[in-house]
Amino acid sequence: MTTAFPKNFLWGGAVAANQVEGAYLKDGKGLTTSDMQPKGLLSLELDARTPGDFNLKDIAIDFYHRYEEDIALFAEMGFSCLRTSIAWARIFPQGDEQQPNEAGLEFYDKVFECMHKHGIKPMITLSHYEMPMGLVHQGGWGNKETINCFERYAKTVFTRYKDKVKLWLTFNEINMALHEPFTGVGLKKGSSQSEIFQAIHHQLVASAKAVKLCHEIVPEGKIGNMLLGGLVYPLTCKPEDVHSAMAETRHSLFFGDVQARGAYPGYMLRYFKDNNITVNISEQDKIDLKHTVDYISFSYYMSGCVTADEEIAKAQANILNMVPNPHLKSSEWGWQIDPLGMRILLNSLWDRYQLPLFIVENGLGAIDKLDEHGQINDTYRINYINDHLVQVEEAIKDGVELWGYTSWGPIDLVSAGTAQMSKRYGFIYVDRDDQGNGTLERKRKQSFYWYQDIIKSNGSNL
Ligand code: BGP
Repeated sequence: MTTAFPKNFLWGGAVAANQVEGAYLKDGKGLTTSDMQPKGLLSLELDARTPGDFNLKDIAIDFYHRYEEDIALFAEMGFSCLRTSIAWARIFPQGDEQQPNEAGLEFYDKVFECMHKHGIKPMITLSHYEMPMGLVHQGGWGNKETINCFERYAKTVFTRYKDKVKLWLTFNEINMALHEPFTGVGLKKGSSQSEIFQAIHHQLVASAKAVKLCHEIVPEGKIGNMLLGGLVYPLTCKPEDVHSAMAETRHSLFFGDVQARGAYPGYMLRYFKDNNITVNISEQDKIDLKHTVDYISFSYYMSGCVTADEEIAKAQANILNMVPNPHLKSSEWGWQIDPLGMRILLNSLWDRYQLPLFIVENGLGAIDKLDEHGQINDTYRINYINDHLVQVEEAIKDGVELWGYTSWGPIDLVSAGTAQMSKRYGFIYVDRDDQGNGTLERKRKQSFYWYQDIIKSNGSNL
């Protein structure tokens, strides 16, 4: 049995505080953007939640009270790494306080200790699709003062957890802010391009400042960025389509370029100029941006095509500006399944940055049905992940330096996009439906045993 996966390769899963924890007002936590999105992150409105609205995330899968059981199950699968996030509003409920909320800090102390007990390394995202509403009401990331609040938060958690957490990430899918400004940077629907890019700029500065702080406070730690790795192909070989695909890739990767290279790339400055976008970038900001990340992490679920033909784009493009690829099949949610794309993306990110990579999200959202014995035979999920991991191994053979793989949602959780339970990713089933009915009982799916075997064999049983 041979494997190209390195001996110390980190295997595991990834979740996010707002999609698993629940306890949305417990122990002093403040409200966040996620709490205000009962229909998921596509409900791009400020204060989209009106009193009485049901939000599945209020309880989610109750990880807040069941983390011990869940982490024990992850350990049983053999995880060496678990990615989750800290809910900023548990630590600073409104976002702008001078002193942190001790009860919030204690909760994560217990979670990280539990991971250590099981030999699981925590990988922690500072901000995964949620910010305190207290800050949103002051302009979200559009307000430069938010950078100071984030710095205080980052300093607090680095100092508190420096002995327990060595792997950090700044903002989840930072490049989604272009498509979903409310979720990403706390801006109202209808904000101008200048407002959106100014807010993104503030977030990029905050990300760089967090990198600097992490290097000072956790010197043996590593901090990375996190990009949505939506891979795009030109719809045809027409040079115009190829150019559009390049432009779309740059639009999405300029975030990574700033975070990994420490300055805005020329093509972005031109884009601002050509589109009358004004972004205030101070001399001090330019200095701060020079604190670059140690590694690049990304999510990968699908690929898509880009066309220069405005008619086709108008009729068919999804939220990521991608039109369907006629050569690929789709998931039940229209996400186009492309395992080879994983190899292409890994290689292109490696070529571009020459920094270690980490796949921090990948997986299949599907509707799972219990059979007559109450079991879930999710061969479709096994096939999806197996096919992707085969390509991951190919990329490692190509010479890509890859630190690890954490599949998305190793336990069923609330979908970010739809805020429903029925789009499931887990190796572990959770008994809860979209209306909130169910016992919350956990149950191992067929994929649980499959993933356990893959981890145990360090990928040689793929
Ligand atoms: C990514 C997010 C995750 C997660 C995943 C699946 O964009 O970082 O939070 O939810 O996508 O998306 P969904 O839950 O919409 O299926």
